[in-house]
Amino acid sequence: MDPRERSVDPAAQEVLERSAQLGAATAWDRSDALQPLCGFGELGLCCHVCYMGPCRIDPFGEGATRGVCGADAHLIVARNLARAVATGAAAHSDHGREVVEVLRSAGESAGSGYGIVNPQRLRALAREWGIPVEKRADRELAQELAARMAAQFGSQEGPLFPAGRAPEPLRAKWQRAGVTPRGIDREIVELLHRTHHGVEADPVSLLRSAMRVALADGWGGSMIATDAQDVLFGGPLAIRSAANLGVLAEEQVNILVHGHEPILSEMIVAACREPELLALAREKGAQGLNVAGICCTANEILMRQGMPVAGNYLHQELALLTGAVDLMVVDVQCVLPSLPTVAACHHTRVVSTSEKARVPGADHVSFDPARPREAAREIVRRACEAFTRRDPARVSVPRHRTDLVAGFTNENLPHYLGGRFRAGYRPLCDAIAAGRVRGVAGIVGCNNTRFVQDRHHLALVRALLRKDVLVVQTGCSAIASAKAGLLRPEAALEEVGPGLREVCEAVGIPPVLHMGSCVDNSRILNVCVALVAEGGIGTDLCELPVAAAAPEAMSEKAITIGLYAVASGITTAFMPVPRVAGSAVVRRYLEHEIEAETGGRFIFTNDVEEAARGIIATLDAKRSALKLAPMLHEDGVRTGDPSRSLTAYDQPRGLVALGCGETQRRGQARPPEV
Ligand code: SF4
Ligand code: MSK
Repeated sequence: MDPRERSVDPAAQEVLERSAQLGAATAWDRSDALQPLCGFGELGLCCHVCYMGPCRIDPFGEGATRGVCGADAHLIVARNLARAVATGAAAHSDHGREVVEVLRSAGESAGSGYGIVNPQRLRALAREWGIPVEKRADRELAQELAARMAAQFGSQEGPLFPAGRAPEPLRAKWQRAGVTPRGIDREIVELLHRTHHGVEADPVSLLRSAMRVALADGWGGSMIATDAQDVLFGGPLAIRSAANLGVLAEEQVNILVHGHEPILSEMIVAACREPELLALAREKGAQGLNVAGICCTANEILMRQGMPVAGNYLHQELALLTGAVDLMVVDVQCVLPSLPTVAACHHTRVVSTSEKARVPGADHVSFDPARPREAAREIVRRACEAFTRRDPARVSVPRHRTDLVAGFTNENLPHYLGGRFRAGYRPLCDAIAAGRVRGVAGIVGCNNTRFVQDRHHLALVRALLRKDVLVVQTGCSAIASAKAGLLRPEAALEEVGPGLREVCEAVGIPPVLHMGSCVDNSRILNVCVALVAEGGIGTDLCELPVAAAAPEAMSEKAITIGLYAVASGITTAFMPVPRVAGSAVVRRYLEHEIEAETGGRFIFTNDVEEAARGIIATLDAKRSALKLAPMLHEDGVRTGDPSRSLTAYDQPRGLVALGCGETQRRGQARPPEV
């Protein structure tokens, strides 16, 4: 197979060439070996909910039309989808629970190994949660906030407290549809109960229950995870770094962190800055310790620490095949079970750390959040030992490495948009209202071997930028853009429509804003809430000219995220078509009828151009409903009134005025936390 048919990333292509010489099988090889995939499974028509099955429904109506129990195609498809949503929500929310427990222990004991890096955010959250803050110590507040956050998981009645951030019209819609989220655990358990053999038999009712679970994730588990992480590890600020396999340093001990929870990766970064461990690395013949990330944990330490990103989901095996990684440490989610086998091509050690995620063939260092530094130091020591076994003759690191700016959040974006004295979303709202910026699109999610790696992400981002759409990104999608150079502020000069370019240059932001990891999709919800509050471009999320997409979705978390976006009123393009094609009822509800209940809908497609057209049409329809000014430019040609000026902005500050970089690293000058 031509590597260009597998990835658009030249670094990936280079390593894929080499994988054949090494005799290593990657996800792409295993995917090829599995073709053709099961057609029943693809359509969502295989049910294995009980032991009378598995039952497969004939999509052509010629064979079985019902399972042994009498379930039809619609129920089976809805049930399969609902179970995926429950699993995705459980993953994010369990991540959130872990972080809340760490926040509680940081409050209880100064010796927990974790501290309160961002007391301003702690106090802002405490006030929001109704906790008195005057004359109270940070640790006391952290304990009380953590207790209240933890209670959200088991709350029996609801509504979920953070969901109160949603605008009132949206909450009223949820109330009418009966999907106002209650406690996270309760929602997940109830949905799984409903999918048990012989319980819920109405597919649409089941989908509404899945929506409720998804909302408990987006406005609950994920939002709590992000908030608690920002308290513990610091609110991100715009920061420069680099991405792609070229960040691996041949002369240093290379440690890759992979997975999702920053409670591990932050400690690894901290351990690598300890003089004793740096000395150990030098003693072993290395020039230093180099930590880089894969997948969402990469985004976590990129956003807060500026650590480089080695790659997104499909880069995890490729990084190991370079022979330059001494140790890869993993926690939970998106970790391929194949890693130890691939690592065996070289000297590389794979270390699992979570009691929830043992990986056969990997070493295991139990990461106890009560004693995190010890585990982190042990992992770094093992990496130094592994370095001594590295064979330089077998190392081949692609030279591809791209500069980036990341670190945008709903809290700091007003500062970057409005400047120090006029922080706020007004410049963005005005730019949208005036037809300079068409709208905002959140492009998120994974890689998937069904598509050429990164091709859909990049095609969609570029198509939307050309149409003056400001793009915000998270997860592996953001890493795809980073590798392609789209997170460089200068990209505004090269790849975007004239209206958006004018705004980016005047305000000083890149046209693609990296907003973090998968749980940080909650930041995008918060941006939407802030745009509604700012006023002028819609009174509810569904009225805003915003849309979302997961162009290469892979995980169950992705469908959960898609569903909470749609349930929040945001139309979302989802590629590939999830396993819903076997039911016209399910497709009709999720792609059309749901819009009457929430204001958002899914666009299911495998075609990225169709997705781009759908998003543009959605944004234009919202603009037209709001009677916003026509776009100032169409396809690069000025069509609107040139007298519309940039009066809402500060004096043009230029892209370099972003102020990102070294001065904003922790412990140095920082703009005020909001
Ligand atoms: Fe078959 Fe019904 Fe059992 Fe599913 S629940 S496996 S359709 S009998
Ligand atoms: S890591 S869920 S592959 S985005 Fe969040 Fe990437 Fe998707 Fe995992």
